[in-house]
Amino acid sequence: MEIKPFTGQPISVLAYDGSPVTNLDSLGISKDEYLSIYRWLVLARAVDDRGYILVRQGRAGFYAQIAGQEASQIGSALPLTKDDWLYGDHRSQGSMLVKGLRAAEWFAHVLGRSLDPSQGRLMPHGPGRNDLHIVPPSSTVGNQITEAVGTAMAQRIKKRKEITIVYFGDGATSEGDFHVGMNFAAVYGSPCIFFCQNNQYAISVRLQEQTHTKTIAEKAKAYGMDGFLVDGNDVLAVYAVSKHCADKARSGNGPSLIEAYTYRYGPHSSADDDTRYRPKGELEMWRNERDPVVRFRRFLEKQKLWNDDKEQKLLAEVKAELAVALEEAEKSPVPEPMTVLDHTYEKLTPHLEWERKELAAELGV
Ligand SMILES: Cc1ncc(C[n+]2csc(CCOP(=O)(O)OP(=O)(O)O)c2C)c(N)n1
Repeated sequence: MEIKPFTGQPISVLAYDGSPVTNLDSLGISKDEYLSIYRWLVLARAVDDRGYILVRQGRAGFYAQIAGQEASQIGSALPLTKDDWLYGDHRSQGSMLVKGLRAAEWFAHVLGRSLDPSQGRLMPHGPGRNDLHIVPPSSTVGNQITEAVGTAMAQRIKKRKEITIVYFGDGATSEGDFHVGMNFAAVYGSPCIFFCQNNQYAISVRLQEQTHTKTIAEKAKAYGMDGFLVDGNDVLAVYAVSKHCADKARSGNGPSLIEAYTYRYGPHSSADDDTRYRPKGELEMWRNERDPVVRFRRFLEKQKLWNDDKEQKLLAEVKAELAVALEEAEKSPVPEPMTVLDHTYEKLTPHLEWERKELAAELGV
């Protein structure tokens, strides 16, 4: 499969009914790997459903779902190695799971428990894991882009093989960080993948109100970088394009921008009412005709790799696995309030020392 930048139409491997539109052999994916990809898609959706329910039950305060965007997240994270760097945004939990974040840790993060690798200190949807090089996202839209480029530049200077991937939404392309990051990465040949999940909305702002370019991928031209437009609901296409860009970065051939054209099913977050800004029928069209999980299942069925029995077995397995993960998260205690300032800096600043004393006096410890 030839992967070309700046195509007019999104690059795809599967039609909406799951039939391949390109030669599968060139992807180099084994049958077992296809099954594993499907498991990731199902798991990511189930984790998200469970996480959102925690808010509806009043057990957690905030959730931003990835539903509809699973193929973008799974396909882009699969080519990464354990040592590659992942900078996510508030909607990257699917990619973080593939990178190695455990579902129990994710739930603990949502619930603010001490099993959360960031121990409840960060804004919801901002977990990180040091050993896996998952950097906690900042709440400020776009910040992670310049941070990621800095990491990628450092890896190049140190002559290391690790690459960096940074996730952001279409809305983040209007931030200065995007333009600064793209320019620096290109000029310094940094091993970085800019992965834009274009879900067509930044809260209620539609893409057409966000940019006057036809695609986001074409913005890469202005920085002298390759820009790839891919069908973000086609996990094999996202995988193939991401692998291409990862190999390119790893072999010293610089950064790329990927625009994954997709759609979010849920509201922006649990604090949003999306019925106020979506045109009638749009959500239903994406859900019924382009769903990334159903599309890949149809592919597996056509390849004679899947059937209803296997589907039921997998759903039951995932449900049981997540019940155990949630129990583990809920058993983990809430963090001690006095630890709130730990890890802010290597050594507390005088101002934070003072705040810590105030807190101790307040808590009577
Ligand atoms: C600098 C800044 N402006 C505004 C916000 C509020 N805000 C949080 S998420 C968001 C929309 C982001 O949209 P997009 O980048 O497309 O990502 P999506 O939520 O669609 O995944 C906004 C405006 C913020 N956190 N930071």
